[in-house]
Amino acid sequence: MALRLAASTTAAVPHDSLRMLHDRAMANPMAARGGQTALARTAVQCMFMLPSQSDKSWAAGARVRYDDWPATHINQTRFIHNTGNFLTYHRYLTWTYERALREACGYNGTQPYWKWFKYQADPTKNPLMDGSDTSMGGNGAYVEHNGTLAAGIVYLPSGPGGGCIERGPFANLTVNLGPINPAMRGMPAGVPDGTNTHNPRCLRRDLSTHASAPWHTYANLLNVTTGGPVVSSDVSVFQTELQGRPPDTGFRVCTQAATTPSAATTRTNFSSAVDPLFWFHHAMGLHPGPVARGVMGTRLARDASLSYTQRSDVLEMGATGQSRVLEDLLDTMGGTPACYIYEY
Ligand SMILES: [Cu+2]
Repeated sequence: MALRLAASTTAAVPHDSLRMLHDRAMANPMAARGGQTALARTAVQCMFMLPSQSDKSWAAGARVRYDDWPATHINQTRFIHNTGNFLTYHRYLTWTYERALREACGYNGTQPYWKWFKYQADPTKNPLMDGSDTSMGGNGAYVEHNGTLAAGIVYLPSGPGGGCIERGPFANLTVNLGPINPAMRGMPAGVPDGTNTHNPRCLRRDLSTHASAPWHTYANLLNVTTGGPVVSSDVSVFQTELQGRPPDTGFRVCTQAATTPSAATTRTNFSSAVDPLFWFHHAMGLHPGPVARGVMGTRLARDASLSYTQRSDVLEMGATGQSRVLEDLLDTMGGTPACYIYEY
């Protein structure tokens, strides 16, 4: 597996050292707590100024500390999407990112989440991404394109953006990694699969309603949490519903991150994390995670060999944090990192 990081040994983390996180609550979205998002934005900008810590043997293009997260996500993409470890991996990766905001950049809050159930009709009005000084930057400049074939099968028409971010704190931000297999028609091919080739360019976005309006609904939230005995009791069905049942239903947590409201830079799972909105989105997307206490799925997406995810599998985290055994992270309400209570 050439893409895989070098195997790492995982030392046990003392249980008690993690307890401090138990009552850490993900903050309300920007609309309710603008101050917290503004502080988070300042910390993110700090992450773009510190040097990368990733090993250049697999993350040659990583330049700044922020890049270490998309670099790891790119390197691991084939092992963490449509797989049995999907929820646990993304939950832990989001936590390591939040921890870096706090420990390296002086942030004293938690990763705010993007509440999907507001502004679905017009994401450009969401204070989180409306281009105001306290937002995470606005939409991209309008660039006419032919839309996106998300996940290779879900067609999303062109939205009102598509180009470089025009307004707000991240206007003209340079990102260094990706795109890989960009689904947005007309986008250059980008860099080879799974590689972290240096490819500096502006951060592009296309905030549109084509996926948010039909999919970001309370009906879908209920479907994956309390809806129907099958969905809420079977981890396999739950995961499938959460990640989206192509072509038209479900939350589409990760492909949605890569396709729907943002990340026109990528329009692909691989490098969706180059956009800082990725973390706000995942903080929301992992909300129903505690429903899933089991592990079911394969180690690779649509793996014909049916090599199944094991609880003893190691989650490879690169320079973002300590690699951990999956089983040690499963208790989302107990003594593991990423134990959150959501405030509404
Ligand atoms: Cu992902």
